[in-house]
Amino acid sequence: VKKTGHVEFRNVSFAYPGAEAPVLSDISFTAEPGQTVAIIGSTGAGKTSLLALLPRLYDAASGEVLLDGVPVTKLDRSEITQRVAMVPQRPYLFSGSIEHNLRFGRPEATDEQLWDALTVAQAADFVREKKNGLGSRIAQGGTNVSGGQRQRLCIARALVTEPKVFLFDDSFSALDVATDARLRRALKAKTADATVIIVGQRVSTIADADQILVLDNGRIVDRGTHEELLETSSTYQEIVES
Ligand code: DCP
Ligand code: MG
Repeated sequence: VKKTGHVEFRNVSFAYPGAEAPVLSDISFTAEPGQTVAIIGSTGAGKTSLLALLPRLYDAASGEVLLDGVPVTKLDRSEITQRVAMVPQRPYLFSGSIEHNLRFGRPEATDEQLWDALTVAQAADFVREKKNGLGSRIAQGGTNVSGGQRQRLCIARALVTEPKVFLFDDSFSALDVATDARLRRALKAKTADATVIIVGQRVSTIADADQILVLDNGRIVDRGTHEELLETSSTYQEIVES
């Protein structure tokens, strides 16, 4: 199997341990290398839960999640983490230098790779302006940087690992619209062959995706491009107008 980052969900259902009601029901879609797939839906729709199944934070109750054609349950954790990077909804920075935080998934990364990742993540200026640059100290939980800076550092951290698949869980929400657009343009140029799955609330963040999945109550109720969904999906229209 070529390890290109091909993602497929096949009739996936999922319930949290101990809960009865399923959080995800019969989810099927594919995301190909070079593509961006966006997931949109109201709070509690199951977006974060869906992403969590790929790096196996949880396993599907039924159906299959496949990475490059192989069920993730049959892969070693290291094979998954080498290919998949997730930027969580509440990105976490730990106590230590910026450099230390950026190298977390790839200790051997060069300084050049760190700066390259920071540049794409639109965080290079902010790090350069700090007196100690890459050596600047981050407080536990990243409490001494802004929410948007924290998001960008966590995006840079994911870029440093050069994954085949990026999972962004609402990773652009704390950025202003212009920074969001610049970041995603740079990301697209840098990761043209990667598979990108974006959970987003803002229409501008997801409108240029190759495919948008509209999630409602754990089900994909509609799918298509932004233009198609504007025509066909009342759920999507409601989200756009809200
Ligand atoms: N849930 C749960 N146990 C968890 C996490 C979530 O029981 N550890 C429930 C809460 C929701 C449902 O699962 O009813 C879906 O939660 P998600 O976090 O997947 O929902 P979203 O990511 O779509 O919501 P948001 O937009 O608020 O992030
Ligand atoms: Mg979520």
